Amino acid sequence: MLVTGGAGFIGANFVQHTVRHHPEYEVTVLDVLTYAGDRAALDPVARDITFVHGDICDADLVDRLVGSTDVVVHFAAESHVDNSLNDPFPFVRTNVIGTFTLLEAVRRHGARLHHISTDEVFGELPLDRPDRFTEDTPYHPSSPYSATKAGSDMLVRAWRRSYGVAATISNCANNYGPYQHVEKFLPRQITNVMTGARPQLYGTGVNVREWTHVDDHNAAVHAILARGRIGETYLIGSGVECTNLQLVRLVLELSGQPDDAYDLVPDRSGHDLRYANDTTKIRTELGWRPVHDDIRDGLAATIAWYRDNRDWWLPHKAATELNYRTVKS
Ligand code: NAD
Ligand code: TDX
Repeated sequence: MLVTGGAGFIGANFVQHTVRHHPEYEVTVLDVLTYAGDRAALDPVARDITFVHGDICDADLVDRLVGSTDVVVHFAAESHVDNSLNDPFPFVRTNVIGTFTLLEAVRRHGARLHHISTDEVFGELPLDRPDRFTEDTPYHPSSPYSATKAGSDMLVRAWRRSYGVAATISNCANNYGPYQHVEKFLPRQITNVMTGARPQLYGTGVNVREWTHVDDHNAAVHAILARGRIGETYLIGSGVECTNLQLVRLVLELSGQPDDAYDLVPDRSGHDLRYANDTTKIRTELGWRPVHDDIRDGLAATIAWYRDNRDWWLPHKAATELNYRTVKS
């Protein structure tokens, strides 16, 4: 199995999960180690995998690796919406050209591809209705990030139809758990509190996300690899919806801080109001369901992980906050 982006948040958790629970796979990770990739996230399984430091846009390297692979699981991406608003080009390059490069190698060598995508490709849902995205919802991306992820999904679908590549796609809701970069919402607020700063809430905090534990996401990906129908798309999500304000208050409460110890800051441009996935298809077809459906327990465990793994995130904290200050000012 070739795992692209395996030194990032979800990819590293996926590789650890695969080594522990799926010994049938021999795992090679391909990762270029951007600011978001960290080999230390693979330390617990370093002896069990092969790590290749390289770029998914490097056609020769990708061709060589895919040529000796049965299954490709494609996590590599530029993944942060705020960065995409500031500088979209790396998103077009990695998410679109990188996925194209991988698809061409998969087409040549006949490997099976699972493409990891996001619910953000569908755009936003209203706050005042209980609608959810389904596998048939039309794409309507808002940010450069989600537009490039939508583009990559479209390439996968076209390569399936036109060239018959053996591909599946999953679109998951927001993930949380260990090894998430401190730029993202929950780790940013958790580590702000741990470093004596206040959580930073965009706008008024009314935006809603569906929070899915990374282990549930990765178990769903394995269910798709084992039993998913080639050519199909599966939505993944926990059903746990929270406003950003609710989550910041929960982080503060679980950290022993007053629940109003946060700052409201200028809103993200084009900020999607709500995401929520209808997961009937993956539940009924593949028998997958989330195990981590209590956000309070999941968040408490995640806060404990960041408390116990300060050495992993602290080196990235100051630069991340400096970046936020530079971009927002
Ligand atoms: P991340 O930013 O933490 O990790 C991305 C990884 O990809 C990093 O290790 C980085 O070094 C690597 N990478 C980037 N460009 C590369 C390139 N050109 N060549 C090789 N490697 C490269 O991202 P994440 O949060 O783990 O997301 C992984 C995937 O899951 C992405 O495709 C993302 O769109 C998708 N996704 C994320 C979430 C979420 O909540 N984080 C939700 C749904 C879907
Ligand atoms: O400091 C912050 N304050 C804040 O209010 C940050 C960083 C974010 N937010 C808000 C914006 C969103 O409404 O919190 C919410 C979550 O923000 P992000 O962590 O940036 O996630 P989001 O934009 O929802 O996208 C995430 O989920 C889908 C991932 O980053 C994507 O890679 C994934 O595809």
